[in-house]
Amino acid sequence: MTIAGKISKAGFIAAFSLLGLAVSQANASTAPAMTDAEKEAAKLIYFERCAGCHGVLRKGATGKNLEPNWSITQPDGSKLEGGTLRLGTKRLENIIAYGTEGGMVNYDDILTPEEINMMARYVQHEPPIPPEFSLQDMKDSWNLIVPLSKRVTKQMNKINLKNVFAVTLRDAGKLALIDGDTHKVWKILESGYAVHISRFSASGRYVYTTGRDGLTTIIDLWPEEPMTVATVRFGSDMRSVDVSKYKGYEDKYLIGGTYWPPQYSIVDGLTLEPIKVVSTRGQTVDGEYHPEPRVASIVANPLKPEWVVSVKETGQILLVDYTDLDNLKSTAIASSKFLHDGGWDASHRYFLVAANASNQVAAVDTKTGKLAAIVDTAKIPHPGRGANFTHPEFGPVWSTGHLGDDVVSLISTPSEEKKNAKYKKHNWKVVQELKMPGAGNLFVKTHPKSKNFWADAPMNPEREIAESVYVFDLNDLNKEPRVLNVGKDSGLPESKAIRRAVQPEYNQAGDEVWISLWGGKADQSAIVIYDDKTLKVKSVITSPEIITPTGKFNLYNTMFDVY
Ligand code: DHE
Repeated sequence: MTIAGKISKAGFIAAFSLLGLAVSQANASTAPAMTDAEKEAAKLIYFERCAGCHGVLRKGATGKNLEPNWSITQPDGSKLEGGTLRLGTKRLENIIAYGTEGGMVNYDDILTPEEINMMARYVQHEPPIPPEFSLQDMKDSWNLIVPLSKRVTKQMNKINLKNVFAVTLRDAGKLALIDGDTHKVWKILESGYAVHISRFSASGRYVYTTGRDGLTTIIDLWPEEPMTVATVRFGSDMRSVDVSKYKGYEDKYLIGGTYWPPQYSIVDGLTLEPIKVVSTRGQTVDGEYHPEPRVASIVANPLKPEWVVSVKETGQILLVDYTDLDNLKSTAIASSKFLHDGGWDASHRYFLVAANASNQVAAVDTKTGKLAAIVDTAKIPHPGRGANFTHPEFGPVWSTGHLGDDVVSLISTPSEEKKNAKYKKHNWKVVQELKMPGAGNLFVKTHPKSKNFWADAPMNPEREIAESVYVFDLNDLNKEPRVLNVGKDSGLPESKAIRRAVQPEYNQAGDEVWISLWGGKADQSAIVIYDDKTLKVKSVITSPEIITPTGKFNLYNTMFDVY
């Protein structure tokens, strides 16, 4: 058990509140000394481990504000002040080492005590501002490895591509392509640092990966062995990418959204040649200027020539029309701040996205191009793409788990089908909360052919909880979920660090569920595959090259948004 696992709930809450509230008793006014070498080392750790949640400029989003000093004017005119300088090195060390119940993970099993002390001092200094990244910078980074004229003209292998899984090997900076039919690793390819997501071309031939360092690759699945055919850098910190999917525009363009610089860029969908960069800097929905509005989720609308782009800090959801890039049209839908991840409802008309630090889910009606609803939820919703099913009492629902609460929320979604008219009064309400054993959920999943609903809890500090997944019965949602201990089921020996069971993903047929057992970089990790009906282990994919597997993307389910 980690130290974090032994700390009481009250202890976590106390630690968590320290970051958000004004702390009066601390009064350090200058940051503790650091050598230049320490600053450089800390800058790298901050980028790799902290910037995603707290922001490059440390203004906070999913994580708290980490500026040395901050002050906000409250609605009644009074000022609230805080900052890392007030917290001081000792408290910051505790928070970094042991985590908080609000979703900050413990780093005592990832960083050494010396590194934790260095980071505690580092965040008391003013944040360095990284350089911008222009269209010319993108062009300079572009590497067309195999031009279109040199690519094969038919599929040269016998793999059932629709059931291939693209698996992120996070800390190895690699992507594994696994044959979903045989459960055999087909090919492991170099990628950007800690690939975040993989998406597929509208044709199903190409895989796009995006590294946190902004390096995006296009992998061709048609040659005898898959190969990277082009790469381009979108910026220095990145999370999302998608192709154009509308009829006549299939795979013509690829859009990528960066955390730094805060912008989205459009490149050629087959060669990745850079075309256009658009900044997302601007006003939040509250009317304040934000210097770092990062691009969170992006999805392609299959029914219109547009992408739905969620801008985290401003709370603006952009509908970017790609029919005329020279005269680019974009509709900004004001929703709720701190947008993060999301997915389509069952009808594929509404896109629902978590405004995670606002404890809300925003829904866009892509048919009318307007905001459909903002739904209050439990703390820190984190849906991944969410999961859709027909609730026995409330009809069609879309669901999200929560990083900061021990429930899964089921939100009623509209349906044009006559038989669902009776559920209209429930639309855009949380109609039920399924009880989880603790907070720390990241992903939920079901499949149209399944009667099971899967939820993980990898960010829970308790080993037993984080190493397990929870399977609810869609026929009786009031029943306790069945608990599958993925750590034990993997057959691997226990390791010092928690191996987080993360991201259930169905195969194409909807009869298997794949779970990553995400261990430490030096530990043996695995992907455990369960039979969806019997909940028995079907196979375990493990070998020294399966290092830190996290996200898994089944080609068919990702292409057609089946979830
Ligand atoms: Fe993710 C999706 C951002 C940490 C695994 N993650 C997303 C999306 C965003 C995002 C914006 C939506 C992309 C889209 O649909 O276009 N993630 C962030 C962060 O900012 C954060 C909190 C911190 C960071 O530094 O990156 C973060 N994410 C993680 C992890 O630590 C996870 C668990 C493991 C990993 O590989 O890094 C992780 N995120 C994922 C996965 C998805 C994802 C697997 C896609 C889910 C899907 O089903 O589509």
